[in-house]
Amino acid sequence: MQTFLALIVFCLGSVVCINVIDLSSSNSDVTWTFESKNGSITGQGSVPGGIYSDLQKAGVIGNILSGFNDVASRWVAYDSWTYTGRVTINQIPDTDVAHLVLEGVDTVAFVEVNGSPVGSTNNMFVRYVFDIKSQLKASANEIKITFVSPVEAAQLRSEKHFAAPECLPVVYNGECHANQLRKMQASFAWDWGPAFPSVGLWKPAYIEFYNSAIIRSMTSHADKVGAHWDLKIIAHLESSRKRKQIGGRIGASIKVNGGQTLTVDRAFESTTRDDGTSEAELNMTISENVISLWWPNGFGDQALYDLHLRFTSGDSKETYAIHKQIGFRTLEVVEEDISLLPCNDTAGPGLSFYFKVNGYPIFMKGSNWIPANILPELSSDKNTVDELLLSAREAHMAMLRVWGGGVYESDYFYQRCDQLGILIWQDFLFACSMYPADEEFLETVKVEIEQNVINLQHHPSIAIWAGNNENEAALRGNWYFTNPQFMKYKKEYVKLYVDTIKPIVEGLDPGRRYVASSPSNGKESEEEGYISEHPYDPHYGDTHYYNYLLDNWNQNIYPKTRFASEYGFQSLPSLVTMRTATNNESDFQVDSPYSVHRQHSPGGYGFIQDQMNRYFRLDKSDTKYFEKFVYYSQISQAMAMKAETEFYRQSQADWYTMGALYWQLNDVWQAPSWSGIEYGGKWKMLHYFAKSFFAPVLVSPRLLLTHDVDIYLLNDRFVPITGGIITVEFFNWTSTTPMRSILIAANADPLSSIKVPLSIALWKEEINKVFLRFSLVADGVSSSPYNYVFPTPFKSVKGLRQPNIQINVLSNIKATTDGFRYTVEITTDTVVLFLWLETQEPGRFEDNGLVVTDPRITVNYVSNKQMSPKDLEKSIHYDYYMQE
Ligand code: BMA
Repeated sequence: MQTFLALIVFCLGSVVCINVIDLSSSNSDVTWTFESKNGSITGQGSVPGGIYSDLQKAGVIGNILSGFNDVASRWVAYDSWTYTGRVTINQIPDTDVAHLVLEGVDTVAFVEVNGSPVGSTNNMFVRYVFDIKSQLKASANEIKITFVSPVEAAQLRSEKHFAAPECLPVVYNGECHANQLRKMQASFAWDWGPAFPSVGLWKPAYIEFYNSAIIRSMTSHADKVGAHWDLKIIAHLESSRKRKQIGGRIGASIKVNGGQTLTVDRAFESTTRDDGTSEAELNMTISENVISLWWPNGFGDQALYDLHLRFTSGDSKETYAIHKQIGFRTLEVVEEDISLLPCNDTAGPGLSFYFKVNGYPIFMKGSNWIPANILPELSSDKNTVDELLLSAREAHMAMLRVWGGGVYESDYFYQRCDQLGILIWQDFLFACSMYPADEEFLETVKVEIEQNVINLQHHPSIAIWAGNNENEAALRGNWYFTNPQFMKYKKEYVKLYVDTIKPIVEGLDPGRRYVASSPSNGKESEEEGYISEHPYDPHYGDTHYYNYLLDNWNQNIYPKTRFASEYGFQSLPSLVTMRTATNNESDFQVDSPYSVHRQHSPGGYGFIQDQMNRYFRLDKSDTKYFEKFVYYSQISQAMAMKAETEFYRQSQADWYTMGALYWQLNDVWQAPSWSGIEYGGKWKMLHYFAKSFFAPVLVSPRLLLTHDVDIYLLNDRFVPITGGIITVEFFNWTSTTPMRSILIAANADPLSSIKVPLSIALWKEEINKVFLRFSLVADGVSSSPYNYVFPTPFKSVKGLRQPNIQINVLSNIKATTDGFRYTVEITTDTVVLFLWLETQEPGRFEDNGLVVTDPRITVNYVSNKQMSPKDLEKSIHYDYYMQE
């Protein structure tokens, strides 16, 4: 009876379906085992899965993110591993095609079915389809995948096709030559992550049986023409390699507003390519009246429409159907002569670089996304993805950059981005390296780009494609000592990103901008032959900016840019998160072997320390030195990112800066990094700050070196700010009652940043005695966070005193969709700096790291646990900044 259990009939809608045998380990009819090369280690394998997670489950290695386990378990990556799947099929379906489909093979592997080789793999981003018709038996079947050690495979390839760098910096504790493999580049270590050179089937695997052809995927192109949308749908069909012709009927239906379903259906016939693929196109004209636009987060709703696509084969009469959700929006990357922009006399020469969505220029606020887990098989975990994307949305982010050292994220990830209005800047997966351009490499890259563009293209969230992370800048800047061979590397660069990748992307997705690198000068880089003289030229394209030598809280250090796609500063994760990696008390020191081991950024703790020393005094003999170091590092980072982000938002006014994506949203382990969210999901102070510095309406001051304060009004809405009054209040450090205030009338156009034509002058004598608070009242502006200028470092302010803080949890608990919302009331008799609330109860404070300048404030706490207000109150403890 195994047959019926193992065979799943894969159905979509009420149509005839194809037969599929799911090979995942959750299917009780399939068993997977793994084995080391010499057979000494065996265990139960997982599909989707990977060797590190399987060895953990088998108890062979400990928690990989604990202590020094990254290096302690490195032997795993030096071995070769075989995964064997066993499945009994009593009766093989009588179809022309029997394909073994491996959605993700990590990475270099040989595939055998019942002892016969059926193929090999070398790219974890490619879906492999093997014809196994002649190997399958109507009885027990064995699928064997032998993975070569990725470290060895990379080394071997590099001996033939070396591409710089020689290796990663030693402090990464990593492995060399990741650039030789089409594998997640960060799995050989990064400056924020450990090396886990994984192997395994990290995505689903199955066998499919059919006679004619299936729709493997679809692309869709919605163009706005007058008062309607031209929707072009392309079905990407796949059949056996033997089939020369595919024919039948192809049809699509889409449900639009008002419950109406629009359909199109036609006969078609086409010749296949050598690999058995072909396309069928359908066109629909849809009135704009039945469509709502898709908008990025903060600018409108995210209307999505169900699109069903169906193919019925002319000969076998089999029907295959797929379903996707699409959105209707226009999006262009505008790179035009900046001098042509109205009223512009401050933005210098050059080109703009901004995203115009549905006809509106939108300043992109957001961050950079790294994989949600260092093990690729776990990176698509829905809860983790949800938590991170919802956090991004809550902080008013409208764009995330899926960075080139990670993976093409899961379908779920992009679906959620569509639903949440998070636009995606999608890098192709090449980062911080030169890359080989030999034939084998380019051939597999072609397949990878084609498959992934086809897979992702229909998502309204995808905004732009970028060929790589920082490789243009690296070559021009001689980061990897490539100057002696500059021309060779340039030729290979152009071969890969321009001659190979660009035409595939533009052919499949003509509507979207492809830039060869991030950062780049966009069109200007193209004119300069793709390796421009100054890839960081502020007059063009996007820039990445890091400078750990200067004071990162000082807005005057930051260079103008058209679009800041990366900038960041490190901090340490909280002790709560660190304790999930070690319980050894002696590890909790900045210079402990453990802390040194986890800091991969050369110069890392030194830079953190330098920045905190500029503002705080922290004595090494302090009994709470480490705890304070962690807390101050988070303040330092949050304040640095606030300063830099607001600088970019302000610069919309004079430089046409149109984006601020800080580095980095999330983390893969409990270690110092640039992230705003710790591994495990806990928000650092930075993420709380992002909620304010990305607020749609914000009064944003800039303290100049002269001690004058310029004031900007930021308005990320489609309506102007009218009747606006900015209040500037002067506080001394001893009281929550302002000493005096100034009222300034200020209005702002929609989607703008304006500089208020009045600066505040601070006297030299008062700068250590006062600070300024900014707020806004304007017609129709329901909320705008307070903002502050602290004119002198906290260590030297005069009058800051110990506050009397009372915490009360009020009795008005509200049940919400995400659990229970508690109101935490905080009262104080004086100014409190960076009040950090903690509780061991599950949940999250909606605000934290608070600068308290009112005698009473309230903060919500959201938890899925119902508890008495008193219990929550008792569990809350806090920290704040006090001078030593
Ligand atoms: C940028 C990124 C990453 C890196 C980060 C912090 O260069 O592209 O490669 O992790 O800086 O150093």
